[in-house]
Amino acid sequence: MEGALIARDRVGVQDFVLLDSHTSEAAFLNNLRKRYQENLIYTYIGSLLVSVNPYKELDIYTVTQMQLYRGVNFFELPPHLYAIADNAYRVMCNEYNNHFILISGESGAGKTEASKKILQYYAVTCPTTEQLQIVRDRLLLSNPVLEAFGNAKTLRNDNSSRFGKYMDIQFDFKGAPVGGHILSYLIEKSRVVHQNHGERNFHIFYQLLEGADKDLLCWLGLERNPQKYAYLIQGRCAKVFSINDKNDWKIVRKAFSIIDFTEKDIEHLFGIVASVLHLGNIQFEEDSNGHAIIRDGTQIKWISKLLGVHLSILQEALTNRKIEARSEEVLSPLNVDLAFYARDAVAKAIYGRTFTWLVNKINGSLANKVGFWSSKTVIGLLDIYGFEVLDTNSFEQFCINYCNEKLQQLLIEMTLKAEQEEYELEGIEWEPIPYFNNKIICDLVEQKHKGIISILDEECLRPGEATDLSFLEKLEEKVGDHAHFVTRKLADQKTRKSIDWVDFRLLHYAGEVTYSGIAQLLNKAASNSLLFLLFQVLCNSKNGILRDCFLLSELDNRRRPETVATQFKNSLTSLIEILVSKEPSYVRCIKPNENKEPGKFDDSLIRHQVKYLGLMEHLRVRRAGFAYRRKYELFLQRYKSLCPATWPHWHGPAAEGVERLIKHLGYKPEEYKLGRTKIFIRFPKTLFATEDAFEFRKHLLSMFPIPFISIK
Ligand code: AD9
Ligand code: MG
Repeated sequence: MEGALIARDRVGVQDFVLLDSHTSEAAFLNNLRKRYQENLIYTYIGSLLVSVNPYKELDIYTVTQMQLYRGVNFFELPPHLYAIADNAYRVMCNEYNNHFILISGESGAGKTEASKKILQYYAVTCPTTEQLQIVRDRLLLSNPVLEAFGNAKTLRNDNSSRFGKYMDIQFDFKGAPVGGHILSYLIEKSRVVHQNHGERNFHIFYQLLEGADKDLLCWLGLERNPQKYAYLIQGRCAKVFSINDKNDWKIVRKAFSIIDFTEKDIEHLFGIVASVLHLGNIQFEEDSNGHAIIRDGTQIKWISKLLGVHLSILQEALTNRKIEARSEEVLSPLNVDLAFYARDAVAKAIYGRTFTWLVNKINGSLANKVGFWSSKTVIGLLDIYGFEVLDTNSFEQFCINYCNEKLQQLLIEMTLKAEQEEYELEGIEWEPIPYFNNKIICDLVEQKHKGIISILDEECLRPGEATDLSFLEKLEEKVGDHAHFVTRKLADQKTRKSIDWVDFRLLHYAGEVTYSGIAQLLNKAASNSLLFLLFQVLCNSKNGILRDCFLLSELDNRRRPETVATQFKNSLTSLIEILVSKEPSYVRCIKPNENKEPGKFDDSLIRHQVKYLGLMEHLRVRRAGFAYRRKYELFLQRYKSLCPATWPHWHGPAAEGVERLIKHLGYKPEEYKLGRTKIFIRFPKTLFATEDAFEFRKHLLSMFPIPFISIK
């Protein structure tokens, strides 16, 4: 007993619900720290898993560990991602319902690693057949491909996801993975043409230069040295200690062949990647009329060859725009600034659309080929870019942080709010627990007519006229009084930090962020006319991928397209719809320090995350609440064989049947409560004992089909 106490003192408790002291933040942090120092990076709050990034390899992800967690009741083993994964899987198999695992936390907290580990767990532990091996391999290998094209080194994370990803793993009725489907969200295209100091472009550029053989580089017209490419040198860190581009290149190449890319696809894909690098090296200078001309024809020759476009037409499109004059279309030469702008805009468009093509291609190869009817249920894994605050935050950070607000809102709705409302509805005595509901911030961003995105859309209807300043003035007029919105006028009073006139600041649930340059970036209507000729060139390209990505019909369409912000808002709304129809599991990832250092537990950084992730509120609700609840009918249906009064049939109301059943099983009054339509069970162990008895009885019945054996 004493030994156990000492051990517990050293390693803390594995479920915060078991903390002796009152639910204070200090006790919470203390427990997290103790465990982290013992390399115990996982801790539960009930069924929610808290994970602290170890920043070092731990030997807890072996196949032996996976086998250990397979089919074992949730709380019987130390907390682990595998327990979360296994629990979702088992409930899915038993109840034939769909699940999702939401992995959240800020940039660098460990979301992507967690999602990969869960996928590996399913790949190793789920039943499979020879035919299904290929699905398994493709599911696993879709990751390195998407990471190569969608991840990059940032200051916060050497492998930061610059796109959002939701992946459904589809299972058949035997619980074997038979297919998958990926939805991707807004890739950070601006990175293609600009990187902050200490950051890189997307991994694939460096992998290609470092890993490709001489012949391929020669065919693409590339040199091995990344310093030669304007789009790769701005961050001044092409080489990163923790990244092995050469090795990663080999994995990506192998993945391509497993995912069913043809040699033509690969040729076209790398033709595009190389063309983006060549585009970045195009320089413009002014002719005597002040018009842009291309300084050196080498790069466009390569682009013309690789993309299969006509050289002189490409040259014309890079230095002119099409305008309508007296109902006639004429070419108008660009000045140097506009030519650079158009060059970068087209590089971003090509890369962004190629990424979408890549996701579609992978989806084609993951599609369930075993037959539509054999796919029964899914487990969705959500790994989205984490909340981030940079020195300069623009449209992309605005979207990333808005997305994190939405997910936080979902979590609140599905846990804190739903849980407490349910107790009230079911007539269970309950002392309400206060929590911060970030709906107010989501509304500020997304409300129709009054939200920031609506105001931004209005500004985009005024091509050429809208500026950051006019956008800000409108914001002040419409949302100036909002408690989570700060402009310069208010900045000093509210936060004592001043901001520039064209900036605005949002007080997000996870911290303050100042945004700038958003309206200008979105002045899309103006840039559309700028890019018309270039898009026309790409529509007629001989490169099959580009032809799929740029459609002539798009150019004919004079209808004003939705703005990127509205598209993003709509895609998030559909994501939330997908999620709420499924049973949730949550993993909350915490970043222990800003230096990516193993073993370093930065108290104030972690305290901040514990606070904004709402972990304390979660714990309070959990401690006071019930771990498990089920409708009387369902509970009775499953366990009726454990009581002679309810087996084989119970003819009265289900609630009374459940009462008889739990009396027979010896439930103590403090272990449960009976609501209007459901039974609530306080501790998981109570339910597990019942479940074990059920399994045992099922086993017995299969061997001796006798009327009843009482098991308590
Ligand atoms: V971002 O929002 O995409 O910028 P993530 O996805 O939260 O971020 P990621 O999973 O990429 O972070 O983790 C960052 C780094 O931490 C990884 O590259 C690993 O070096 C390290 N990490 C994270 N989790 C683990 C782990 N369970 N074991 C060992 C880990 N290292
Ligand atoms: Mg990530």
